Order: sequence, then structure tokens, then C-alpha cells
Amino acid sequence: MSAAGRYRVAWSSISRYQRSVSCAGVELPQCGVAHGPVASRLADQRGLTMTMNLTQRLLHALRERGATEVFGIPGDFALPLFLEIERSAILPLHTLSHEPAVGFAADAASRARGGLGVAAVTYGAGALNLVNAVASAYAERVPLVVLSGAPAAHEAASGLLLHHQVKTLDSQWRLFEELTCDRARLQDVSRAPAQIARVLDAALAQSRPVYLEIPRDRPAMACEAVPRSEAPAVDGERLAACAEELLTRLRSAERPVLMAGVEIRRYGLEAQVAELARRLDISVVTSFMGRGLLTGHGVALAGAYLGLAGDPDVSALVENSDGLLLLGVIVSDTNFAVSARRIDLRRAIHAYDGDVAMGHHVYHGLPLAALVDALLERVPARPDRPAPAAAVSGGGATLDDAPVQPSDIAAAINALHAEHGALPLACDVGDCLFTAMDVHATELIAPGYYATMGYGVPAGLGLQVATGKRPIVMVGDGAFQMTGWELGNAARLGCDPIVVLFNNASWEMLRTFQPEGRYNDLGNWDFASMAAGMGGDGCVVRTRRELAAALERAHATRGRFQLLDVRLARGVLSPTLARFVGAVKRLSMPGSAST
Ligand code: S1T
Ligand code: MG
Repeated sequence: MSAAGRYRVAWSSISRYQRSVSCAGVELPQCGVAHGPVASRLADQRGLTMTMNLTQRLLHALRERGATEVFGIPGDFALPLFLEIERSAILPLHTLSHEPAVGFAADAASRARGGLGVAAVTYGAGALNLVNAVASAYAERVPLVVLSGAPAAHEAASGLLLHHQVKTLDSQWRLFEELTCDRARLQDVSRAPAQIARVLDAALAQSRPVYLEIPRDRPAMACEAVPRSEAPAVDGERLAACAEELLTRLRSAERPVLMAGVEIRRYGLEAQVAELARRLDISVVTSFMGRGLLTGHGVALAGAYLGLAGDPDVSALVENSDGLLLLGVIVSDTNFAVSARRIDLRRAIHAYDGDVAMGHHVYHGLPLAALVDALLERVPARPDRPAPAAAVSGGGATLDDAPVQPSDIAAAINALHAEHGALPLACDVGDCLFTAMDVHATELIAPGYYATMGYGVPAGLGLQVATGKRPIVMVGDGAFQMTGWELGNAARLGCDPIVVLFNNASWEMLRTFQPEGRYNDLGNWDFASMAAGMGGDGCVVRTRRELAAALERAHATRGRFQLLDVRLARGVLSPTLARFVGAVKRLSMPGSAST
């Protein structure tokens, strides 16, 4: 876009920004009233040389790169930043109660909507509270932007130990280096536009978190425009050679299989990969972490690959393939640890993190989007093959007075989806995650690899804020005790998730690995009765009949979150978790290393 065009964009944003401000200031042509520092730099009627401040430039840059909101908790080092965010009205600012939830909500917003997720916190106590959520985003390839307030330069030079400081004033800066793919300290506002562009574009290109530290005397400083994103250059010759070799390998395979991994969602490639699968006429599975991918994209998915813990037919399809194409798959223990046979990755084709590995060689610097485009250019469309109808299985929910088991929860949610249409799932870690494997044909966001608890409820809020879709949250009692209380913010955020709480009064997943520990006993919490105090409706569910009725009632009730406190007996596991634990135990026996 020409400078003039960029200027016009900037101007229209400023007019939107200025309309939101109502206080004494300089009257602006064509739009509302400017405020404070911006007013002091607004052009005269002739020159129209508009200046925005650092915060406004940063927010426009975030919005241009897909962010639709900021989640945060302020502190004195971040108050000027929060004030400018709120005044600018460029992105809505949503506060939560504890920084882990801020991180999980911003992570979920990015996963569910695409583009950048944004978490704003104060220096020290706030940012360090965010560490686990940022680590999860790094491991799971989520482009999460951390905005942290910080001491001003003159405070840092005071010679005093500052509140919220750890070992040194740089401790936090060094900590976040380990959790992000790029970072910048916006100390020199003249360099800020280039720093912001570099860091935000790194987040998108690598689909990983980044860190911006903003000294508290900088947010309202005048700042030039942030350059727009530049797509990374790709070596065309290398891309062509890679695509040709990949297709040659697939065409020579008798049992080719495509496994879809999380990068396909992170880079917004589901439609393109679905079309490629149709054109290749190839079996398609997802990885454990990729569960929920390609839903609604007209692909006949064979299922999720879970090795010994999953559907034996799906496992055989993958493990016996002589042409396994891993697209965007994280080769991790949670995706492959319980394989009956160690998959020989040297015979697989693995496109991940910009590299494409085949046999004993690797093509570097080939983003997944460029590779998929190159493959589509070389594989003709098959207009004769209509996209298969999405398989929505609603049967199987039994309505009787038997006590609820995890598998009944999946069946009841499938029945609800068949009746009313699928709702997206936000899932925590515990048996709820393994149960979610049996919920068909719907989107799923969950930390399936990094596996941190506490994700479910904040993620459900982040998903609904960012997409407007009402989610079903699946969470265990242990994880709910960590961040479930964020439901108290649901009404203020305009959210009304349906929360299915697996209440077995236990860290049951740990008990299945080590039954002798009493430390897994959590006591009996009456979560249902706590819902009203947080602005929602709660009910206790014990039988399958009660479960179906409670889900119907919850689905019919809008504007208040719905909490189903489902009482589960100890030792009753989902079929997938039971198989997973059995496989892990079997494979960990001496001499049982998978072949
Ligand atoms: N702390 C955090 C933040 N994340 C974790 N994953 C753990 C600890 C370890 C852990 C599990 S599973 C689990 C813990 C404590 C118990 C989960 O209990 P609950 O939510 O009630 O679910 P369920 O009863 O279905 O197990 C993973 C293995 O690391
Ligand atoms: Mg539990």
C-alpha cells in the first residue's frame, strides 16, 4: 500500500480512535476530539501531519496481524499502557482475575480465530505469573504476544532496588528469552516501529510467542507508523524440488497416509490441506494434538492417531504406511509415545517448522503454506469427487439412571451436537482431554502436548470473546480448582460457556499411573452451588438421564454460564485414557521397547 494509502488507513483509524474520546482538546477536521498527548502533536488544519503515540501504533500493528482484543491485568508499571489501550479503543481490553488465565485466554483466542493473541501484564509479579502459559504457547506453536510494563529508564538508573524486581532489572528480560522466538524493549521510540514490526512478524512466521517490554514513560510518546508485514522470501527452486520429490514418494507408495498436525491450524491452512487431501485421494488422520483439525472441511477423516491408546484400525493405517506424510505434526511423546511400532521417520515425509525432511535429507526454509501451495499447483483438482458429508454421530447416548462415566459424557455431547449443531470444545488436561477424543466432528482447543492444567475455563472465555462462538468447556475438578473461578468474569466478558466438570474428587489421571498415593484425594467440592455466586447456573449430575437433561437445559439457556458438576466414581476412566495408561505401563516394562 502506498504511503498515501497507509496514511489514509492511519487517518481513518485515528478518526475512529478520536471519535471514542470525549474530553477537552483540539477539534479535528472530519472526526471527533483528540486527547492529551495526541492533541499536542496534531497537525494544524493545513498540514494534517498526524502523529499517533506508541500504544496506538502498536495496537494498529497488532490488529493488522490478526489480533482482535487484548487480555490483561495491569500494575503500576503498566498503568500508562492500559490507559492508552483503553482510550485508543483500537482493540478491546478484557481483564481477568489471574495472569495464567490471561495467557490461556489470549492463547485460545489465537488458536480459535487465527492471528496474534495478546496478553498485557505488569512487570515482575504479573509477567512472571504468565510464564507457564507462555511456555505452553511456545511448545504448542501459538503466536502469543506478551506486552509487559517495565520501570522507566530514570527509575532503573535510580540505584534503588525496585519493587517487583527479581535478581536484576534484566531478570525478566532474560527469562522471556527462553519462552519466545523474539523480543524487544521499546526504550527508544524512534526505533520502536521497526522493532515492533520485526517482533510481531516473527511471531506470525514462526507461530510462537514474542515479548515486548514497554517502560512506563513510553506508551503516550509520539511514534511513527509500524511497517506492514513482509511475507518471508522463499527459494522457488528449492520449493519446486521439494514438492516434486515429495509427490514422487507419495505416488510410489502403496499405502500413503496424510497426518494433519497443529501447524495446519496455526498457519490457517485447513481448507488448502483438505483440498490437497481430496486431490491426492489419500487416507487422512490427525495427530493426537491435531484432533479437531479439518472439521467441516469436507475431508473423510479416518480418525486421530493415538497408537496403542486409539482405534486399532487408525493405528494400523499409520504404522503400516509406506508413505506417511506428516504435515505440521509435532513429533512428541504425546503424539507418538504409545506407538505399537516405532514409526521409522526416515521413511516418512515430515514438514514442520519450516523444514521438510525426507529420507536422509532436509529442505530448509520452506514455510508450510508455501509447500502446500506448491503441491496444489502440481496435483490436479478432482471435480468429480464431491466432498464427503461431515460424519456427525448422535447415537449412543443412553438415557437411564446408571451413574455417569466419562464415555457417557462424550456420547451425550455428540447427541447434543447432532440435535443442535456442533459447539467448539475448550478442554483442560485430565481424563476430560481423553474423553474429548470421542467427541466427533467439532473444533477442539487443548494443550495436548505441553499438558498444563488450568487451560480449559480461561480458554473457553478467550474462544468466545475472539470468535463469538459459545463453547463447551471440559475440565476436571483438579484443573477447575486452579482457574475455574475465572467464570466469575464470564458475564462481564459477555460469555456464557457450557462447562462440563468431571468431578471425581481426585487427581485421577495421576492415580491411574500411581494408585498408592493418598495425595491424589481432593475432597468433595460442591462446585454446582458455587455457580450462582459467580453469575451462572450450576447443577449436580449423577445419572445419564440427568446428564442429557442438564445439557439440553444448558444449551437452551443463554446469557449465563452453565456449570454441570458431573459426579464420577473414582477409578472410572474414559476408554482412551484406560488404553493410554495400559500402553504406557506395557511399553515401560523392561525389554518391551516398541519395535
Ligand atoms: N500442574 C499443572 C499446572 N499441570 C499439570 N499437568 C500437572 C500439575 C500434573 C497433572 C497431570 S494430570 C493431573 C495433574 C495434577 C491431575 C488432573 O486432575 P483433574 O483435573 O481432576 O482431572 P482428572 O481427575 O480427570 O485426572 C498431567 C499428567 O501432567
Ligand atoms: Mg479429577
